[in-house]
Amino acid sequence: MRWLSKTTSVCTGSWWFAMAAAMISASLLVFVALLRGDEAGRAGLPTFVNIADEAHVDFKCEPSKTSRKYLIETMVGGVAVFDYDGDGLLDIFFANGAALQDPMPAGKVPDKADPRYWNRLYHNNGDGTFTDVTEKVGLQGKFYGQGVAIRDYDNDGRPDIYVTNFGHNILYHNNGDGTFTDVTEKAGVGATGPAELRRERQSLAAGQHGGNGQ
Ligand SMILES: [Ca+2]
Ligand SMILES: [Ca+2]
Repeated sequence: MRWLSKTTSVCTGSWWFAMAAAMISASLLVFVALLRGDEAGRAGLPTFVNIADEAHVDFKCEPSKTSRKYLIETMVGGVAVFDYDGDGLLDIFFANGAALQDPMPAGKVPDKADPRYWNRLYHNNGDGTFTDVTEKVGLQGKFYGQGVAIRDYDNDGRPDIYVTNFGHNILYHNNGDGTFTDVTEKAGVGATGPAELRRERQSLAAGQHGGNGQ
């Protein structure tokens, strides 16, 4: 009995050992399979390739860095993707910086005259390439660009462009013939800084409360 018991004990221990080994092996196989599956999943993810050169989108954002490291240098530019001419193809608009002096004299505004500081509009040709139509549509811009928003502000069915700048913000009306018109003054949306923003808010508040400012 003692031998039998011992034999049984040995046999039972071997069985458990074999089971444990089998379970560990199975777990390892599952783990490896999961890893392989994960790799396969990763391989199946979409990838992106920089085709800017082939697409002829050669815009380069120009912050005009200075030794003074002005705050606006870190907040330059913006981009919008929209169909400005209604041909069903998305076009690209970039807001750009402007030339800063080092240091900037008081009251001096950034200079956008150099074409490398222009904002840019690229028309989608529909064949994987774009054409720079900035001058043709009159969107070179002014001041130091810091952002862009696209909305049909006048509800004429055509998207318009609002560029926020250090200097003056600019609203461009989409004329529907491939050109834009600066309507900032007419629309009263060229806010430049805290003082003007306060005045605009006060005007708005006055209008909302029946014009008595209360
Ligand atoms: Ca288009
Ligand atoms: Ca419009």
